[in-house]
Amino acid sequence: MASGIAGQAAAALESLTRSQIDFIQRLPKAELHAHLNGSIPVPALLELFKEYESSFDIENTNHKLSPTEILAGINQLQNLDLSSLHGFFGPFAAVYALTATREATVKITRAVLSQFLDGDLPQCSYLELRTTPRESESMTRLEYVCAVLEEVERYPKEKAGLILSLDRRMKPEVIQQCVELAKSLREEGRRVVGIDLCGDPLAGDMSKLGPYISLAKSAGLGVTLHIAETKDNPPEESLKLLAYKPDRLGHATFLDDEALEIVLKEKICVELCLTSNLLCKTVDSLEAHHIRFYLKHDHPIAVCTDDVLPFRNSLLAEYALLMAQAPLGLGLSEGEVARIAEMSMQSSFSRR
Ligand code: 6MZ
Repeated sequence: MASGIAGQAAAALESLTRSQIDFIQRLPKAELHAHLNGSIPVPALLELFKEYESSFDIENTNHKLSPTEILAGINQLQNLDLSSLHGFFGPFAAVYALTATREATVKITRAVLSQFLDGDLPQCSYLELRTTPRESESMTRLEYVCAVLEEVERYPKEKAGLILSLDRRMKPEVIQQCVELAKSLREEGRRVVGIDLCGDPLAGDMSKLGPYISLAKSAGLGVTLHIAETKDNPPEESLKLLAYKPDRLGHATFLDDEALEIVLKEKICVELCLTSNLLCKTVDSLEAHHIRFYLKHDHPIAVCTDDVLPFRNSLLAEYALLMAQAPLGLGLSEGEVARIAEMSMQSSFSRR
């Protein structure tokens, strides 16, 4: 498992002066698009791996993958060589094998929250973490979500909130169960602030989500949807998702003109993940990234990390990509970067 920031984001960070780094470190900013199991710091994952390896028992039904298979999966995740985004999701099985118990879930959540929020100069002022309610042999979906929530709630509400993700591969009855879970936890005063739609962008039928999204909205939950993540997502699907009136959108890489007009008119915040798009090859270069379109229209955006485990980035490094000179970065001014950070804070679901 490789640790540390790598690739273009690392080079962009290295190219900045000390005062530019100080500037982005001190900017109040929100991380609004980080998937829990995709954001595990390597040392925390290594610790879980060692425990798994030392207790590995082929007869134990909880041990579905061998340590060798797990290492191979994680290496695959961290050395992305994708011909399509479709191949990104399979290797997550290796991470899930290590995080299938309550104790492991608590450990990774604590490590992820700490990575973003702790220290003298934390990566962000507010973290809206998201995770898919998962069931395993030792945990129900409710138990999983409560384990995550307990850690999130150790931080004040101005610092951390939780979004429950609906995976596009889920059956409708599971989607319903997850939205009801989000709603009832919120009604109990727990820190669930929204729902998300994620997972393999080409899986599932998105035309039947309407009632579940309405249910979430009726409970005051924010709604963010991964949309048009690949060029194979049909334009009709994007229009359908926009008709659900989401509050924010994830990626929005391949929206056509009709969809873009709606996004601009309704001022829907777009969560943009630069390194993720570059590594998943949904965008050819930073020069060609759709962030330019939104900046030109002074449209609300939030720059986010997505999954620091496979993408080997950090929020600081994503902001460095905004500031570094071309071709490493976008060469934005301090004023422009501050405006982006401010938009991220304004787009959080925490104030609902
Ligand atoms: C869509 C993504 C994603 O929920 O188990 N996930 N879904 N697009 C992406 N962009 C590259 N990155 C991560 O976190 C891991 C899960 O988040 C979703 C995938 O379903 C992945 O299995 P949780 O905490």
